[in-house]
Amino acid sequence: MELRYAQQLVEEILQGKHRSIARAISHAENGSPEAQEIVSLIYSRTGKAHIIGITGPGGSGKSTLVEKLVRELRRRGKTIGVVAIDPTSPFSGGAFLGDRIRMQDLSTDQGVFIRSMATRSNPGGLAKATKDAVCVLDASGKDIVIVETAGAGQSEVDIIKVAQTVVVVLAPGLGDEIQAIKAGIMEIGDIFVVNKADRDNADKALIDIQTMLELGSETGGWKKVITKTIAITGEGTQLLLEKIGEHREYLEKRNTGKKQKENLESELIEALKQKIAEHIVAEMRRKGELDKLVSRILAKEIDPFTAAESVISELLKKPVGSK
Ligand SMILES: Nc1nc2c(ncn2[C@@H]2O[C@H](COP(=O)(O)OP(=O)(O)OP(=O)(O)O)[C@@H](O)[C@H]2O)c(=O)[nH]1
Ligand SMILES: [Mg+2]
Repeated sequence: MELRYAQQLVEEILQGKHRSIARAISHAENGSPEAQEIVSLIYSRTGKAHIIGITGPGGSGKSTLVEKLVRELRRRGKTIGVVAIDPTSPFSGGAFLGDRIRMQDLSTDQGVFIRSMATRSNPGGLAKATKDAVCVLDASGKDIVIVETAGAGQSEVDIIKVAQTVVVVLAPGLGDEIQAIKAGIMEIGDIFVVNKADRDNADKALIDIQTMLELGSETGGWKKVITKTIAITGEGTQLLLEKIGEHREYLEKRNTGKKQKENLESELIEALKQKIAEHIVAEMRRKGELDKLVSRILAKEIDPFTAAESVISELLKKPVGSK
């Protein structure tokens, strides 16, 4: 029964039906078992879309830029899927509402699918949910899938790893910005954008970022590029799209090899972690061991990490601490 529901949904996704895409993404968002079935069924049909990640500090102009990119790509006859990760901070909630209004007219365009996903946690985590949503959009036949996420923490880095091309959007005058890119986004960024180039200190920001990128020694491969945009007018979007295209060509030339393999490796590791944990927890619950162990942790007899180690050792039938 369940499987038939998933099969039906998948059929419609492959036909590009937006309602079914939306439904599948809801399953991904909730981390429901259906999500896994759907991904398994569509996986062989994925891999055609160019997946672009747009990240950077809150308020740097990502959504405004995404909207302009979408419009330009539509003019070029491309179909696009957008997944925007809702900002965690309630302060940015207003900005997101703005996104919806800005993009409203695009919602009647069959060539564009826009969806926001909440940061509330689900069993598999938001990075997994995003990955699944991207899979659905890719399989549905969209030429380009854009993932927008704010911030520069580890969770954003995990989310954005789904992208083949990562665009980091910065804006001049944000003091924390350089700190933010140091915190991990810098390594994964392929293209850096100084948005709000209409502001006075845009050139200074450009030079600062350039200096930083030169410091981060590049060992062959893709040379990170910086470009300026004014997202509110759309200025610089054409050039940015060219850079994005060049990055895609670069990936194709090198056989998409290394990065994709790395991404797939971490995906497999994540899947293993989740499955192993699920399996062990179910076993422990069944035997009533989970409760016992939690009580011991509560009584400070053992810490959670050592407890986990002892469970694994028991499982592997090896004494604690042996390699
Ligand atoms: N002056 C100027 N303002 C801009 C530009 N691009 C965006 N803005 C403004 O900056 C504000 C934030 O823009 P958003 O596109 O919502 O920024 P964001 O990065 O998506 O924000 P979050 O999703 O909350 O992280 C809005 O008021 C935009 O109108 C630009 O090029 N120049
Ligand atoms: Mg935004």
